[in-house]
Amino acid sequence: MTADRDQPWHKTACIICALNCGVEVQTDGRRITKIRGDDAHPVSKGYVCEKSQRLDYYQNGADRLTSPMRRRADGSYEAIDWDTAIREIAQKFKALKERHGGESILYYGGANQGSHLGGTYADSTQKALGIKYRSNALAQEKTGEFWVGGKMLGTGAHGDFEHCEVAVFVGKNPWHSHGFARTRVILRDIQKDPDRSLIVIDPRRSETAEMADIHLQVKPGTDAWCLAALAAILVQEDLVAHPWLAEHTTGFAEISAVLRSIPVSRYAQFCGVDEALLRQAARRIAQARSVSMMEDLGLQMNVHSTLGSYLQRLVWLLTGHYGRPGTNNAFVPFLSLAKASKGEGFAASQRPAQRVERRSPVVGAKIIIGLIPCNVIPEEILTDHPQRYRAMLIECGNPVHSLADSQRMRAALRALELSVVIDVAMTETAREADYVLPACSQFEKPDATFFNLEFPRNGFHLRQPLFEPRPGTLPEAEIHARLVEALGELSEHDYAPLRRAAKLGRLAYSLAFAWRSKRNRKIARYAAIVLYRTLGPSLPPGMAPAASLWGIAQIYVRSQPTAAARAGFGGNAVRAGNRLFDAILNSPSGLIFAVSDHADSWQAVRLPDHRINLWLPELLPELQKLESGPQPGDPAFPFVLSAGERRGETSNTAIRDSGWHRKGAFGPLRISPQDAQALGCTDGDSLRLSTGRGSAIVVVEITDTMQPGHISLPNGQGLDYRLADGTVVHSGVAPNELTDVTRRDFLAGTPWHKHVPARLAPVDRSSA
Ligand SMILES: Nc1nc2c(c(=O)[nH]1)N[C@H]1C(S)=C(S)[C@@H](COP(=O)(O)OP(=O)(O)OC[C@H]3O[C@@H](n4cnc5c(=O)[nH]c(N)nc54)[C@H](O)[C@@H]3O)O[C@H]1N2
Ligand SMILES: Nc1nc2c(c(=O)[nH]1)N[C@H]1C(S)=C(S)[C@@H](COP(=O)(O)OP(=O)(O)OC[C@H]3O[C@@H](n4cnc5c(=O)[nH]c(N)nc54)[C@H](O)[C@@H]3O)O[C@H]1N2
Ligand code: SF4
Ligand SMILES: [Mo]
Repeated sequence: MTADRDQPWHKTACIICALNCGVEVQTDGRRITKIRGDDAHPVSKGYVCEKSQRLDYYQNGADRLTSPMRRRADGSYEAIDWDTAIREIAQKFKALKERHGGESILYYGGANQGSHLGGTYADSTQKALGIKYRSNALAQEKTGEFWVGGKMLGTGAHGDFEHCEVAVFVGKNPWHSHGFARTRVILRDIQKDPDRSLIVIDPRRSETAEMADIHLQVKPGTDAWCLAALAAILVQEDLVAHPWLAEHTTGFAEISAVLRSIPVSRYAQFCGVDEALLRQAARRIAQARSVSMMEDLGLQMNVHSTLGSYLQRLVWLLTGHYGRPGTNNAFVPFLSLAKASKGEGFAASQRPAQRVERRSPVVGAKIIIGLIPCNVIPEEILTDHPQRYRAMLIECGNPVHSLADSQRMRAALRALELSVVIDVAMTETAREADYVLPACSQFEKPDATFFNLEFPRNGFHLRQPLFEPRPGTLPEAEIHARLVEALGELSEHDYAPLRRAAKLGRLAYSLAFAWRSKRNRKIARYAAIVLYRTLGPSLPPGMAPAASLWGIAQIYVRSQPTAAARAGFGGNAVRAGNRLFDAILNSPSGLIFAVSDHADSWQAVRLPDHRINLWLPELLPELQKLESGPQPGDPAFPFVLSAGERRGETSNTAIRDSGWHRKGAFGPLRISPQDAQALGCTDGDSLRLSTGRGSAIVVVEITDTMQPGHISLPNGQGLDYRLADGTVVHSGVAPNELTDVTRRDFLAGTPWHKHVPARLAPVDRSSA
């Protein structure tokens, strides 16, 4: 792509991973032709990775939808007009609600790596339908971590990798997956500086492990022993931060008694790491001025998911690495993802969190941050239990492809009385739904994410649209407004007074909104849609779907007045909220909305006396079970398959067209030279990969970054990408055709995707 000097550059962001780096693009018609980092973006500051160059494959995918679709009895689809689609969907949901209650409808999604504004409007549809149960991709990765974080800190915390002396990554490969601003620049800085250290826990010599000072190359699935040993060394060698622990924590006596009895050398053997190296790592962490530590899927999608999140936190908390420059800190969210998941995005601020424990209606699975564990969804549907889910509304998510056991997820969707998908493309999930509603792309509407985790200066970026919506598509705000109106919940009567006020300016609107919400219950209840319909028309052309941010800005300045004031949004709350909202609208590169102080990290600890809690008795039985060592594997499945590795060529399922890929095999299975030799295969050969749930033909890539017995497949591939002429291009392996819903964490239900027992065999020519 060559830049055209006469063409203007438009500001937007990359939507491929949660960082959403700011970019500038040139366009030609409806195409994105040139992409570069945006230096004015307050968080990414010009940084991008190679994947940013592929945005046009998302924007102009051949299987993008341009009309609502209705499934026929024979499984094919017919295009229908929007009025018919909205009317029929509203009628059918309403009938289900009347017969079985809103609790018979499951809402799934509302957020992917780049698009969260739609989810703010889904809040209204959920309320109108009386929906009680929700789920999204967080409930297959981060719910265990949220649960542990809630019990230990009462807040989320994020590493300050830019300033830390020691950075530790557990089951996280930031070189490819990113996860903090300007990742590769910061990793290189740490690598170059002799006074700083990088420690990586990963069975694979990942790109990040390759750069590390200490690589704890555990056997797959043994992090719990590795982390327990690190914590035990800290206590047994008396490397813990005693005065800090006494001042800031509770539960040290209880946890240290347990850690004192852990046999470190046995645990070192269990995880396959040299004991001396483990001790070296523990000492480095204890002696550092500052440590930032981060876990991700290698730990969370593995056999000790929730226990691992606990042990990981113990390592940096026993050594006092919290609430200072260079350590983990409590960032100030613009909109809390946990609250939004619970459907509390528009709830009154600072309401004490409800402590009633909720469980899923059929399986009785623990609901964490308001989410049903993804792995139990099929079990909650494929049953004759009277409280089963009978309908699903799915938006901005592709659960047939992304959740465990695609076969079962398909069967579950087909068993529902009604399924509706809102997406930009005819995805694997859309192809099982009764109705598919076409959303316009993230470059055809204002959009943003709430993955704002920076500290001490936290940024938010509202992207302005690059293009008009593709004909036939609508922004989610409009889709939800039409649904709520068709359900008879809102009408012109509710909107008219506020629309008039919006013409008089922001302050008049704010006062009218406050006054009206007291008199008309529906205004507060359906705040997002009301804002879209009344404030939306007064916003610049094409920006109406940004209206819900006005409500979020108002709630934010009230709940975080100090951080907001430091960022320039202080004083009278109504006016501060309006100033913030206007600043968001007028900052095409994004802005800083919160400035924190390290002391704020302590205020954020929402536990008695702002003390961190080190003792989680709920996890003690799991911790004690470690004594007997790892479970022996099933000899029929001698390999451990990590199903879903992030690579330079993966992007969840945001990019469906594999056409950008030019060099080498697409999505190969990585395998060690020793295993390849034993199997008699060479690079590029095909093998049959089988698990307890399925089998696939894989192309192998032999690499000494893998240890014997461990094999790895990329995530987000094996999509059924349909070209305009109907031909289906299938590239790579869909990992969840191979995974099992029952292999999940005992507490959070998170899947063990990084630890799938598997077998490799030559391809049987007759069946290939
Ligand atoms: N390029 C790219 N970037 C992405 C995404 C993408 O699709 N593509 N997706 C985004 C999303 S949604 C997420 S959640 C993040 C995830 O980001 P990461 O969690 O960093 O990504 P993964 O590659 O899935 O897993 C990380 C590491 O876990 C290791 N691992 C496997 N088994 C074990 C084990 O037993 N123990 C330990 N300690 N490690 C193990 C793998 O070798 C791998 O290096 O990435 C985000 N960034
Ligand atoms: N085996 C295995 N499975 C995994 C993983 C793994 O490592 N291994 N990783 C898991 C993880 S961590 C995650 S986060 C999930 C991700 O899986 P999903 O949550 O399903 O997310 P995405 O693929 O990012 O995107 C979801 C959908 O958003 C649609 N979309 C894009 N733009 C828009 C828009 O503007 N509006 C609407 N309405 N839709 C839009 C896309 O077409 C896509 O269908 O996958 C998980 N699945
Ligand atoms: S893929 Fe992620 S890190 Fe790379 S440019 Fe896009 S948002 Fe930034
Ligand atoms: Mo994820």
